[in-house]
Parts: sequence; structure tokens; C-alpha cells
Amino acid sequence: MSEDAILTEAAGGIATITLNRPDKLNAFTADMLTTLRRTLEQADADKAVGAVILTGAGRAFCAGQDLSERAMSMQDGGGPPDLSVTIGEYYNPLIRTIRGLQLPVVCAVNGVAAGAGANVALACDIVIAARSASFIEAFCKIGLVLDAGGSYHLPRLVGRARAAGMALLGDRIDAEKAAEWGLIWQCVDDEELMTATGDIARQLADGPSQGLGRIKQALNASLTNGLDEQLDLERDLQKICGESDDYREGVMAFMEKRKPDFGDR
Ligand code: T3D
Repeated sequence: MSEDAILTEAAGGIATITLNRPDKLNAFTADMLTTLRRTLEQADADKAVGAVILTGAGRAFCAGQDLSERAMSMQDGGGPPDLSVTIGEYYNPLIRTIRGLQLPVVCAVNGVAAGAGANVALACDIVIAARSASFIEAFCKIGLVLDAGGSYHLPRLVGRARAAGMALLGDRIDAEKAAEWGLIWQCVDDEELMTATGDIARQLADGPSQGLGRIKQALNASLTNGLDEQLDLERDLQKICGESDDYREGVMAFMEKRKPDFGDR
């Protein structure tokens, strides 16, 4: 697998990462998962980057794990694969990376997102989908359990009833319904997808990066914290934010009735 299965472009403080195996609907291989994770980590370490866009090339966002790799090894009489290895070594670290990045990740779902492809999208901070896109928790059709964080994020996003329907039936949920259910942030016309995504990424990249990173941290923690722990965390994070240059600039700009300038990206 060449590095080309993951394309990266950085401009104006926004890193755009494109899954690029369009003939296989951008299905994940192990190399792709490793490169994707490394690329996200590099973007997070780059002070010139303020937001990440993740999207897919061609007509799909991502069809999940490349099943031809699995079929080949089973046909070759190699016995059943130990899927805990791919999950433990590739998918789990990727989801932890997406959730743990300080940078906001905006996912532009340009077409079908199935299996781990859907769940990687749902791990991102803001998900915008083209009207023709759809989400399929395809695992139940091949005898697998939701992975790539799906069993964690899905019920939290849409509630148990809808999560169970999606997971057990594997129905295709179109982008409009996904937005109506709160699975994603927004559904836009196909031709507007990259402009709408770019506008949101621009707003985030121009924003107060430390504050945005702490918001992400607080929202992540709220999924498991009780109210008391969360209130304590808000206090501690607000202390850090209150000491930042961005906060000073935000308040001064408000008082001076001007647009805040949080630094060039
Ligand atoms: O194994 C582990 O490590 C465990 C981890 C598992 C994580 C997972 O993601 S498991 C779930 C894997 N994904 C799926 O089960 C989805 C499989 N794909 C589909 O159900 C359909 O392709 C779609 C609903 C996504 C799209 O359908 P459609 O009709 O628009 O396209 P198509 O004709 O099915 O696919 C187009 C081509 O892409 C086709 O190749 P061909 O015949 O033109 O040479 C198809 O085989 C290929 N393709 C689609 N999905 C995959 C794939 N090739 C390999 N792996 C795929 N997942």
C-alpha cells in the first residue's frame, strides 16, 4: 500500500486528509489505518494547523475494513483471523487519536460510510454529510460486532432505540435522517459539501485553539463523568483558559467592538 491511499493537503491552517482508494470505496487496509493515524498526529503537532478535514475520494466516504484481505486469508486455509489484533493495533488507536487530538476534526462524508467507515466518521467532532451520503452499521450482516467506537458513540448520539435499530438491522440511514436524528451536525446539498465543510474548518482554525481543544476535552470527559467530576473539570479547564492569551484577546476584542485576532494560521 502506498502512502497515496491517504492524501494530505495543508493550506491556510487547515489540513485536509482524503481516504483515497475510490475503486474499493476507500475500504481500510492496515497500512491506511496506520498512515491515517500518523497523519492526524502530525497535524496536531503542527502549530500552523488549526483544524482538520477528513473526507473520501470518489463516490464513497469509506466502506469500512477491506474484506477482500480477510476473504483471501480465509480462502487460503489460514483459519479464522484474530480480529482482536486489527482492532487493538489499528482501529482502537485511530479512534483514541481522533478523540484525543487537540485539533477539531471536521468530517465531510461525501458518500456511503459503512462499518468502521461510519464509525470513524462518527468519532470526528463535527460531521457534515452530502445529501446523497448514507451511514450503514454493516457489521451485523457479516456476523461482527460494532467496532471503531461505534458501540460507544452510536447510543450516545442517537439513543438506545435508534442505535439498536441501526446496529442490529444494518439499515442504510440517509444523510437527511442522520441530521434529523442528531447522528451528525448537518446535511447539505452534494455540491455544497466541501464549501460548507471548509467554512466550518476556517471558523475553527481562526478560533482560540487552546479553548477549542479544552472544549473537546470537556465534552469527551462528560461522556463518562458524573456531574461533580465534570463541574470540577470545568473549573480546572477554565482556570487554564482564563490564563491564555486567547481569552485576553477575546475579552478585549468584545469590549473594543472588533473581531478577535487569535493569530495567523
Ligand atoms: O476485519 C477486521 O479487521 C475487523 C474490523 C472490521 C471493521 C469493519 O468495517 S467490518 C464491515 C466491513 N464493511 C462492510 O461490510 C461493507 C461492505 N460493503 C458494502 O456493503 C457495500 O459495498 C456498500 C453498501 C458500502 C456500497 O454498496 P454499492 O452497491 O454502492 O457498491 P459495491 O458494488 O458493493 O462496491 C463497489 C466496489 O467496492 C466493489 O468492488 P468491485 O466489484 O467493483 O471490484 C466492492 O467489492 C468494493 N468494496 C465495497 N466495500 C468493500 C469493498 N471491497 C473490500 N472491502 C469492502 N469493505
